[in-house]
Amino acid sequence: MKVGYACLYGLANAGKSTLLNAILGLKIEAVSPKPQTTRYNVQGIYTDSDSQIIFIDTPGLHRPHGRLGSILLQEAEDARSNVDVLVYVVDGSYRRIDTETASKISKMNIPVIVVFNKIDKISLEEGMERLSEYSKILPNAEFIQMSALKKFGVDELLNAIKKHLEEGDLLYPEDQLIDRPTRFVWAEMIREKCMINTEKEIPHAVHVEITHVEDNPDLGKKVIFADIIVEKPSEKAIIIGRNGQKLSLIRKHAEHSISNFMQEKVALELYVKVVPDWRNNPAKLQEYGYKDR
Ligand SMILES: Nc1nc2c(ncn2[C@@H]2O[C@H](COP(=O)(O)OP(=O)(O)OP(=O)(O)O)[C@@H](O)[C@H]2O)c(=O)[nH]1
Ligand SMILES: [Mg+2]
Repeated sequence: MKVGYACLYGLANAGKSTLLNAILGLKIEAVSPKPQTTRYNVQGIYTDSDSQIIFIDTPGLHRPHGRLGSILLQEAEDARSNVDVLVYVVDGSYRRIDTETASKISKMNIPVIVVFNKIDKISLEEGMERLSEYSKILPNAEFIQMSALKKFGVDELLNAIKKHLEEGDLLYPEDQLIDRPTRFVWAEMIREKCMINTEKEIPHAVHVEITHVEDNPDLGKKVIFADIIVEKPSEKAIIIGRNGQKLSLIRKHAEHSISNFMQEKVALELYVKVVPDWRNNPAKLQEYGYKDR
């Protein structure tokens, strides 16, 4: 077996989590059009007949806002070291070349694969031109054209990664997909629906905690209770919406995603709570699982 670690690294919104979901063939990672959707280094485990690759999905590189922002940046930087391959995910449809990240990576002593993502959004000419700019900065890297959304290029990436791995024993059971408890995935799915359905600063003010789970024999399904935490009463009002419509939409979408993931029907009970300025509160950040240093 070829076994090892690959880090998904790159600017916020490049498509790292979409790529990991495509690799695992199952939605476990939160994805949204807003930058800094991913909040934790999450390990997704891919196993096939001749390999096991442990992918570390990182929070996208982004100018940090407040204490939480700095923690996210540090998480991504930590994940970069101690892996066998760095998978640098680039938004190929984005006009500006990310020279800052590319030059930083070029100085690192580690194999680099550049995933040139979102090619479904651009013409061939536009893609080739932009890709050549990146290959000037990273002349030793291997380039793979990708549409993580349309699952194009995934096998090519897996084969490219395998070339850099050494022989070894499995590190995780072959049926394990993620190094986190199931509740983590539930909370991320609820948070993703909050992010997708709100605007401006609100998506980033949301944290979700699963409080408890019970089997409801009358409903014939599991009921998951969760708190949606925001920073201000005005944000609470927006999440709930007029006559509770927004919250009900979030609940429906999240129930759908979690039921798909669990392969059984689940119901959600959501409560919205205000914890003032939690993103700058060291005790709260720790309680919510963010590694503060
Ligand atoms: N058209 C297109 N859109 C994509 C593709 N890959 C990702 N996206 C979209 O890009 C947005 C960002 O995707 P994410 O997977 O959340 O990006 P990320 O790099 O994980 O972002 P952060 O977690 O914020 O760092 C989402 O709206 C995705 O649907 C792709 O190949 N093509
Ligand atoms: Mg992400």
